[in-house]
Amino acid sequence: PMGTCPLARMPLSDNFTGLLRPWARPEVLTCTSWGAPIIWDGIFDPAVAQQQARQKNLTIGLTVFAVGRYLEKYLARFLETAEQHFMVGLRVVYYVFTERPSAVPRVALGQGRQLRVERVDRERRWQDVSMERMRRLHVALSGRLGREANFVFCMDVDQHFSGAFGPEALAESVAQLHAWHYHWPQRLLPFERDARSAAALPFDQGDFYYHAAVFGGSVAALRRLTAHCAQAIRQDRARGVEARWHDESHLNKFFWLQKPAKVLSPEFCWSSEIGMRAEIHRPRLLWATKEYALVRY
Ligand code: 2GW
Ligand code: MN
Repeated sequence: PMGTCPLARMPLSDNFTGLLRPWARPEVLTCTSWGAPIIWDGIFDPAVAQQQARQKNLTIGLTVFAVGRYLEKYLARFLETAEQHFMVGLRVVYYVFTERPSAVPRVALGQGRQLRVERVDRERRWQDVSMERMRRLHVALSGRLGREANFVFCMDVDQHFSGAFGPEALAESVAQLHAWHYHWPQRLLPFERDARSAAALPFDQGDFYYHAAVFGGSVAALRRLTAHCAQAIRQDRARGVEARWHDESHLNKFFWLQKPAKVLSPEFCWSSEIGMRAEIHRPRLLWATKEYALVRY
């Protein structure tokens, strides 16, 4: 198994996992067809990951948007649980994007951890709130965030951390397997297939369906990702089309064109609504239950 996963054998200091132990999880897929490791609990040593990351003295950015009712509803718990579980022991800079900076909750931050607030406009349609993130992230990655962070994770706010989310998740580019879809056959995955959209994948193509609630990578890689998605969204808008799952469709197109260097198992972003599954050992993030009637406008 190791022999078939070349990106897992990159110089050890570059993959933040040390030697992987795929044999610890024989029941799941631990390597993609292009040789990227799929990180499941038990195949890496968290202590080795921590040591490698600390040696490099990394700063990790964590971006999150909290616009409209999502601010009161989700942001405090997201940040409080990130303090307990996200990259503990490393330097972390949170970037909160909101239209109401003064309403951002004051969360007590650990040593070496900072929070910055960036003002954004509130879009009229919720689809645009979600899609505008790509353009806004691209701007931020070209500014202060890009200068102060080495690696960045971009996350949805409607979730909370429930387990250690550490440097084993770091790589040049990182995609998250979608908890609903990771065991589905390719022809059933909800990729955009309408060729009028820039997000379209050719019929019968597609690797995995990735969840836009978590993606990450180096600043340079994320600048390419956000530039691609923002441009594709602009093009669709000009043509009067909108991809099926908005920014997530464009993210999936990007990762199909430029394969991620690391893939996170659904343990990293799980939905309690799915219930227990034998292969989900320790969820690191849990989605909030959807209350669309309350928050969609
Ligand atoms: C979005 C949809 C409907 C109503 C409100 C909002 C909304 C989103 C909002 O009022 N305020 C806000 O800050 N957001 C931000 O956009 C927030 O960070 C949220 O987590 C993110 C994505 O919206 P969300 O979480 O409601 O969408 P999901 O959970 O259905 O997410 C997937 O699909 C989305 C596209 O439809 C995105 O790709 C998202 O990344 C995916 O996880
Ligand atoms: Mn969400």
